[in-house]
Amino acid sequence: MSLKTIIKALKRYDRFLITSHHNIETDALGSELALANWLKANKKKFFIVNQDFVPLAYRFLPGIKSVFNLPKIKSDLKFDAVIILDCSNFDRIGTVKGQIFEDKPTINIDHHRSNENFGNFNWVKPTASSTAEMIYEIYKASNVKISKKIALLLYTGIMTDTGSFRFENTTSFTHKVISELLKFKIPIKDIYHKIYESFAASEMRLFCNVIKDFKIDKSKRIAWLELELGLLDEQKSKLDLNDAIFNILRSIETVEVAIIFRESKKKDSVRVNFRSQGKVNVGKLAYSFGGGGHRAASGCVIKGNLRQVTSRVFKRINKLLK
Ligand SMILES: [Mn+2]
Repeated sequence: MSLKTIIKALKRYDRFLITSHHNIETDALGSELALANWLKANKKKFFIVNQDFVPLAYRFLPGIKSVFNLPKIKSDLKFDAVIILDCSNFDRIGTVKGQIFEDKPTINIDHHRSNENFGNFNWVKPTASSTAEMIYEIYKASNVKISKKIALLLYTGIMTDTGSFRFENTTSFTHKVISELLKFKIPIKDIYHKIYESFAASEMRLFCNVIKDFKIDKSKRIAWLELELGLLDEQKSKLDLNDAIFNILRSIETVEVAIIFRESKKKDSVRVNFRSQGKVNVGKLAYSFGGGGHRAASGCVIKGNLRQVTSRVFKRINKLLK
């Protein structure tokens, strides 16, 4: 479906439920808030609800108070269409699924190659760096004015999804968009600082304790870490532990794939997150275990204990690395 058709679909309804994936992050949040402002400019009503709470480090985003998480919202919400952002499949919205009834039309806007086109209206653009970059295109194509606030939301989404403009999804178009957004004099150093440089000293200590136990295979191409649950209270922390660990593991020269294994409370399944330097498509890998993501970053939940799950994962990766 084209950009034009998706704008038509957005104009067709009046009240929207906007949502995105669990483990909410800044491309999802920036896109939700920027699109909500676009809807407002078009005299539409909306509310934003995600499965998870907004992590502390992202609460500086303008308008963030209008983003709710599920336990905090009443179940008698009224809306006539659903917008799902930055999700490769319907399950990614987690428990928000329970709020959506089959008779409601769904608008799916996403940049993941693995997107399953699960909506009634699907605009999927794998060449876009981020969903925020796509929301920028909606603004441009419909001549809705971008304000400083919108520029900040879109910039943050694009910056984080491109690893601060260093991942392969960064295109010349991405930089064109950024060049336009920078005209609004948004505080780029401050945004980076708030997201990536705002740990407490105690969190840094915890991180150092965790990272020292990383493992590496014989070929030195796979580095991984097994994490205990509940290491830090994620509701009170500004440290994105996974992100911090991956940044270290993938800076080992020979490492192609970095993995974090996290055992569930019941010890009957393991959450597995992957990062790749490019050679191995970890999106496909996670997908083969029922998860999602893209070439360079993905995740899945696999049934079994830690030993069983690691051995299953390694069997598959070793094949891919051959
Ligand atoms: Mn994204």
